[in-house]
Order: sequence, then structure tokens, then C-alpha cells
Amino acid sequence: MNKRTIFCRSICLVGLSGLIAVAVSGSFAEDNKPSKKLVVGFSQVGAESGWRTANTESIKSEAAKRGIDLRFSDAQQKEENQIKAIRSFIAEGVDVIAFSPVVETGFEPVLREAKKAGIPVVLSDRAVKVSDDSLYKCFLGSDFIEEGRRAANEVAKLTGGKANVAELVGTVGSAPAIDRKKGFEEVMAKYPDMKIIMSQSGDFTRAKGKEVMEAFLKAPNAKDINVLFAHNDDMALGAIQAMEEAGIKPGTDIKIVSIDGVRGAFEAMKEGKLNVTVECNPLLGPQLFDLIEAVAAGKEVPKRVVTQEGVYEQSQAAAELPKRQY
Ligand code: GZL
Repeated sequence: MNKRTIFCRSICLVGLSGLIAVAVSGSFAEDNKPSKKLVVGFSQVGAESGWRTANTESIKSEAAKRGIDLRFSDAQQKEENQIKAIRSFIAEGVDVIAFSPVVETGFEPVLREAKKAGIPVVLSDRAVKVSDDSLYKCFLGSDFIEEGRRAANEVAKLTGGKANVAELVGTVGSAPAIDRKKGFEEVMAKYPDMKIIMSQSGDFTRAKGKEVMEAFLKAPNAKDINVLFAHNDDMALGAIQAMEEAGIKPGTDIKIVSIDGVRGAFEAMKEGKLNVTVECNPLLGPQLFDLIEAVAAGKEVPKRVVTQEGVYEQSQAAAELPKRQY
């Protein structure tokens, strides 16, 4: 961080035989040591959900608080946009690259380019599948498998282990979608009368969640559904709209368990329309920049940092709502 900096103007030297312009520009602290703002390139998945909005806000506000030069790019949920953004960060010569990978695979080549350029990479929120984990310094994010386990345990508690589950899956190929499903099915295997009878991706958005739930409710075995498991609250809120339009009482006729813990989920629980939300903490900014600053300083950091989070039921909603930061 600069204490005070003295900006050198361009210095021109004129030789006898003509004009030789030597321009020197830059910034120097009073003690004449060059001081440099940390420059971080961040590629964000998109703006698909309330969780993502809160995550972006946490990252941007923390960078501003620390005086970090943040180059932020919104990939609009497209992997090719993230790869392009990472390439441009490499070309700009940023100090550190951080990103939340929209899907797990396909990033190895560009991560090799970053490594070759000597730019460290930190994974935020979601993991990547690579053959060489030296391609990133650290992965900060939730344990999605545990979130899936917690969701299934809540379904078992709500239904006494007798559940025909309609599942709204997150973005196909994304770590949260793959791992939440894995954790849910691991616990479901313990309950012979719990099964997933319909499953389709709603891409983590409210609009798609509503659309897919409308299709679920038109299926021949729609009457069998007694639980909706949504991989995020935004899809659950869209599904609630679809249920109400079909004359179904969400939270009563069909129990709903979702993941994230955004404000809208607490409001729905307060109205009795959603039964449980499994928290997935998006406020990663402070921890993320602690890790980025340590990496920039060449310090060792843990390969994996898991965010702490809980589970919230309907009975807690009213008391929790005023405390929610997202
Ligand atoms: C989870 C995050 C997921 C959220 C969704 O860490 O990647 O992406 O659960 C968001 O709301 O779209």
C-alpha cells in the first residue's frame, strides 16, 4: 500500500545531435521505494442468483476496502468467457488471478498458461478438475457434498424417510451440482423409501426453476411427488411460483428443501412455503483476499479452505431474517 507517493513526470533528455526523449513514469513512496497496488484479475461465473450477487458484492467491497486494483469480469455463465478473461489477465500481467469456475472441466490449458506466466491462481467458491493441482494455489469454498448430505437428512426428518423426490439440479457440470447430488444420494441410500423420481437442471436460476417445476407437475407421476429438493434457493423460489399457479400448497402439499440461505428463502420459510434451507455462505471476500495477499507475498497457503455454514428450518426463519447479510 502506498504511504504517500511522488509521481515522476516524464523526464526528457536532449542530446547535442538532436532530441532523445527518455520517458520515465511511475510512482515512488516518499522513501523513494517503488510502491505498487496489488492487481487482481477475478472472473466471476455470472449474476444468475441471489447467492452470486452477494458473492460479487463481498468480493468487490473487500477489494475496495483493501485498496486492491480489482479487474472484475462477469462470464454470464459461459466457460469460454471465463477462459477469455483469464487470458486477458495473463496479458495484462496481473499479480494474482482468482475465479469461480462455472464448470469443473476445460480450464487446464489456460491454467497452464497462467503458471507459465508465473501468475498464481486462487479458486473461489467452486473447484476445477485438473491433472496437476499445482495449477492453483488454493480452493476456498463450501463442502458441497456435505450440503447435499444435510439436505437429504432434512428430507428424511420432514417425511419420516418416505419421500418421492423431484430434484432441481444446478448448472450441468458445475461442482455444486455434481457434489450436492452426490451427497444427497449418499444419505438417501440409507432410506429404502426415499427415491428421486424426477430430476432436471434449472441452471441455478429462478426462471428456469419455475419452468422445470411446471414440467414436473405435468408428468404422469406428478401426484407422487411429496418433496422438492432444489440445489439452490433461486430455483426453489421459481418452483414455489409454479406450484401456487397449479393450486398446490408449497411447503405443505410438497415439502421443499433447498440450499444457499438467501433472504428470499427465509421470507418463504416465514410464510410456510419453504421448509429448510441449507446455508452456503457467499460472503467469501475477506477470506479470499487474505489468501490472495498471502499468495502475492509468496507465503504458503492451505490447498483447501472450507467455509463454515449451518442449516435453517422454518421455526428459525423469523428470528434469523433480520440478521441475514444476503
Ligand atoms: C455455490 C454456488 C452456487 C449457488 C448458486 O457455492 O457456486 O452458484 O448455490 C449459485 O445459487 O448460482
